[in-house]
Amino acid sequence: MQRTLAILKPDSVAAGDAGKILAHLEREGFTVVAIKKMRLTREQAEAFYEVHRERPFYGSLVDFMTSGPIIPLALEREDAVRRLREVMGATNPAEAAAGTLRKLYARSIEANAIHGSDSPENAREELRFFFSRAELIAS
Ligand code: 3AN
Repeated sequence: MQRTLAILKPDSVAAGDAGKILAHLEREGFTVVAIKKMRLTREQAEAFYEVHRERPFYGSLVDFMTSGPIIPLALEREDAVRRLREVMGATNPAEAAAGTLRKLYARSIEANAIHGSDSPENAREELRFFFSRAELIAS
């Protein structure tokens, strides 16, 4: 079993797609270990996306991620990191495969519905960013 972090982004939460995305993830075999709804401060969003600081879209991405509430999820299943990335689809919804979450729910390359950790190492770090040790104990 492996854990990964997903974030339902402000666009999908505002559109009322959170329940449908959660049901889709459960159908794909993911178990919800922890879940919360929150709004990121600018400082938190800047810290979370620190690796993208030099990219041209960084400021806009931070604006977007602080524009409304998000729903971080700690998800568990076999091969969770890789499988979540498959279920999400490509960053740009125009390039995402049919049936993927971004094809179904994303609005643009920036407002792309859902985040998923891109490696097991980043998953561990990102899970700790959003959830306390106690919150991650749930079976
Ligand atoms: P992914 O989320 O598929 O791992 P990353 O890590 O390259 O993609 O990008 C992180 C986030 O930055 C994306 N989820 C998206 O919201 C935003 N983003 C990526 N590329 C662009 C771009 N060219 N223009 C605007 N926003 C972008």
